[in-house]
This record gives sequence, structure tokens and C-alpha cells, in this order.
Amino acid sequence: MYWQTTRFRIDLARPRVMGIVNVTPDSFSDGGLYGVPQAAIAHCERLLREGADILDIGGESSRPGATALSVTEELARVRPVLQAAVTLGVPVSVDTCKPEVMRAALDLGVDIVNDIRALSAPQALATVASHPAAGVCLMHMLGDPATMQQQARDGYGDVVLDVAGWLAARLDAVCSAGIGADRVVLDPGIGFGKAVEHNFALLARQGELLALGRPLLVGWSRKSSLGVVTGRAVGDRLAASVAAALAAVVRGASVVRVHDVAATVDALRVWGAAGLSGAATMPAAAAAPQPPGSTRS
Ligand code: HH2
Repeated sequence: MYWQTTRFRIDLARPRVMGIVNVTPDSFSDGGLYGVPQAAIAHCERLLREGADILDIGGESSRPGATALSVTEELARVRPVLQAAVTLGVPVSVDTCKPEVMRAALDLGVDIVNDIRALSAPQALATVASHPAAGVCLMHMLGDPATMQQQARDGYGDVVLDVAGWLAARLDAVCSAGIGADRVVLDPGIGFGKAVEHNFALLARQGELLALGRPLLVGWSRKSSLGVVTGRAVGDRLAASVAAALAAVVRGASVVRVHDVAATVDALRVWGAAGLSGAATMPAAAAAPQPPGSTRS
């Protein structure tokens, strides 16, 4: 299995670590730490030293109650960081819902669009479809960030069947728009309009999402469900986050989106060395680069 993206065909024979770079003042766990481009670029470099395979760069927090941003503001935050990140030799993802930001990022050579709204904004689907090879992550969310946690309680019949059905419909929509399925990964959207029991049901029954036939990207890092289970504040969820990432991989996730790259990479390496995955036989380097536009197969 692989993930086709603009410059890289990412081999998913071993699990991949996507390092989070929040160029925001208000992200739920690291808001304000990397809010200026120099700090964010230094953070990209640090995550790569720690073993990140993919960098995911976002300018707008999706936490409930976060301030909505204009296109201009979001671009002012992410453009200089994306510009630097695409020179670092790994796949770069932009975490955005806005088609204008997607377009600008793809014009800079960004490899992946990571959209918590699964390309549902007007023109988002067309923007990615008009690019020959950009990868995309389609994430499930119930409602929108402002209201999602109120809807969580009564929003599902069977959460796993509902999320799987919704993701299947989005996958169909993007494929019908001309985006090859090999460019798409799916994400259950941990914490996005889901109560704690919903999130853990999605982990326990992750195999049912794999049945959709595309790789899974999963983001548990520091999220509040881990705080509920451990009783720990957001800054003390490292062990819980690593455990959740590993559990997601054990249940078949191909990409884990994390803040704490070094610890996650260590855990996955030990897991691989124990013969529980193909990781021990794979080089530590990220996916093999491919020239732009020549990567389809
Ligand atoms: N979670 C967050 C943001 N983007 N994208 C995907 N595909 N999957 C996720 O689970 C996901 C995501 C929220 O985490 P973070 O970026 O740290 O927080 P904030 O949105 O407050 O910046």
C-alpha cells in the first residue's frame, strides 16, 4: 500500500509519523509556541531530526471556540513556513479547509492537503482535483468546530458504521471528481464531534474503517479523551499519546499525526524491532522522493 502525493509516493509498508506544526496562537496544546515563521521552521527541522516522515503545517486551530481566520490571515501564517518546509526533503502537508489556502500551498509545491472538512467547502474538491497528484486526507467531523461537541452525544446510531459510511461517501465523491483513490487516506477524526466512548469505539473497531480500502491516518495526540482516561492535563499526555498512537498502528493505521515525534518514533521502532511490523527491515529515512508529476502508477 502507498500514498501518492505531489512529489512523493509514500510507502506505507511501515507506519509513518506525521509531525504537527501549528503556526497558531490558540491551538489546544501548543498554541503560541510556533506562531512566528522562524519558530515554526525551526520546529519543522527539529521534528525531522526526531524522525518525522511527513510535516503537517496548519495556521488555524480547530479546537472548539477557536477564532475563525480570513484567507489572508491564514496564508500570512502558513506561507513562509510552507515555503521553507518544501525544501526539507520530506512530504509536506497543509492542514486547511480553505480552497484558497489549498491552492496557494499546492502552488508552492506542497504534497498533501489535510482537510478536517474532507474537501466539503465550495471549490475545495475542485481545487485538489485540478492538481495532477496532490495527496489528500479526508477526515470525519460531525458538525463544525464551534458546535461539534454539543452534537456528539446524540449524533450517532453506531458511531463506527456512521463514520465508515460517511468516509465511504466522501471517498466516492473525490474519486468521482477525478482524484485517484491512491491519492487519498481516510481519518476517523478523533475528538471531532465525538464523545470519549465514540473515540475509543473507533479505535477498538478500526478494522471496519480499513475495510474501506484506503490507508488510515489517525490523530490521538494529546486529545481530551486521553485526559479523561488518565486524569492528566494536556501538557502531561505524552505517554497516553504514544500508547494511543501505537494502539492505532497495531489496529492497522498507516500514519499517526503527533506532536511528540521523538517518543512516537522510538515506540514504533521498538514495536518494529520486536517483529510486530515491517519497520525493523525498512530504512529510517522517509519515503523515496519522486520527480513532480511522474509519480502516478
Ligand atoms: N486533529 C487536529 C487538527 N487537524 N487533522 C487530521 N487529519 N486529523 C486530526 O485528528 C486532526 C487534524 C487537532 O489537533 P491540533 O492541530 O494539535 O490542534 P488545533 O486544531 O487546536 O491546532
